[in-house]
Amino acid sequence: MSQYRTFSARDAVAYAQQFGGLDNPSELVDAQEVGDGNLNLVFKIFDTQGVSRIIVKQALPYVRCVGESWPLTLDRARLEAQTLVEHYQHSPQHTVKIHHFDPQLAVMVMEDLSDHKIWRGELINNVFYPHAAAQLGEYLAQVLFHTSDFYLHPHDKKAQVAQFINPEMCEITEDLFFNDPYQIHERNNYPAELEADVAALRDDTQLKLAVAALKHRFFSHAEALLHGDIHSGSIFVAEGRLKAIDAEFGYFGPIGFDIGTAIGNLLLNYCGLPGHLGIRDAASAREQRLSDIQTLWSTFAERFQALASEKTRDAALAQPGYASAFLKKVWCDAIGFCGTELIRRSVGLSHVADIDTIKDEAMRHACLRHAITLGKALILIAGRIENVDELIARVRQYS
Ligand code: SR1
Ligand code: MG
Repeated sequence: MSQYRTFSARDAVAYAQQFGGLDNPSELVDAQEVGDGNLNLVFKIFDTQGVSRIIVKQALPYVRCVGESWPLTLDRARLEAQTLVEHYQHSPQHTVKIHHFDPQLAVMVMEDLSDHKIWRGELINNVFYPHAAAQLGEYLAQVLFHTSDFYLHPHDKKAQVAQFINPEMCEITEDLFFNDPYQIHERNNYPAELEADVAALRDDTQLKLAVAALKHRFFSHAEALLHGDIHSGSIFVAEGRLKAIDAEFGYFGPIGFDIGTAIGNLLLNYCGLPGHLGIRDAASAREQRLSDIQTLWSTFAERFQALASEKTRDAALAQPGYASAFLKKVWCDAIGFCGTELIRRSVGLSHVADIDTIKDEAMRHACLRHAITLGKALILIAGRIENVDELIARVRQYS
């Protein structure tokens, strides 16, 4: 068994030569560490022509964006690789391909997506990918349906729930989404000018009750194998293509969490657009984001419903009408989780470039305030927003 050691660029090249599955591995000669996320090392491995051919990703034994003072399980690399392998089985078009992984070294070798771009950056620059929202809806429907009780044999489902128990990564989400923004905490990160807005979150009993209910669902509703962190920075896009990456938060949880995170990140972008494009040009880009939300949800719901009609194996869950009743609950959860994503990305440890890179300070603060106000409203009225058109109307109301 290999012992863990942190890879250098040279180690990453040697590893890719051995496990990259290329016909001429000796052509791999160079590596560059390009990780810009919060957690891991990511090496691009280049051939003799300087072309990036494959990715080597290694988990560090601590949270990269914080430092060694916050140790973190290396088992997340196994969970990430196994989640992506499982998702790839159900949605190969929209899941990054894992060629190899080693749980001891906490390392994986995966498909190079250098001809794609991270969706978040494209949304900020207002580069539109007309198929992306539908593709994301399709990915979520396929992977969430095929890992749910609608499809899996009850024994297999329970075995998979055990395989994907992910307590340490879930604890990060539990703290960052549902605790920190609603209390005074050293991890919180927001400008002093927003103190009154943040204090109002801490003082809002109704809001905290609704957040408690969402956290309870996150703890206890093992509905499907979630991606667990499907924000626009975990999604690569290219013309007509979309691929999910970065699934180290994967576990069996409430389906609405993935949907809410995805919608939440489109709304964070919506909130930040005036800071990048100016108020006038932001208006049409904002309409595009709302249209993407509409497409994302309707594609997800229609595909999930169709899969449930064709492929549900459980006799009781196959009862006509049950899948659509279930999707109503997923929708309600999604709105609530979406609200928590808006708030934690504005107030908590981990922000989004959609707002944080706005240069004008007053505008940046206005966009943060918008995200907090919208997030709070969505959490409080989630149960009263019947469908995606009503969500869009509410978003306009809070603009
Ligand atoms: C300590 S990790 C902070 C955030 O980064 C990841 O991408 C997740 O969104 C997590 O909440
Ligand atoms: Mg990530």
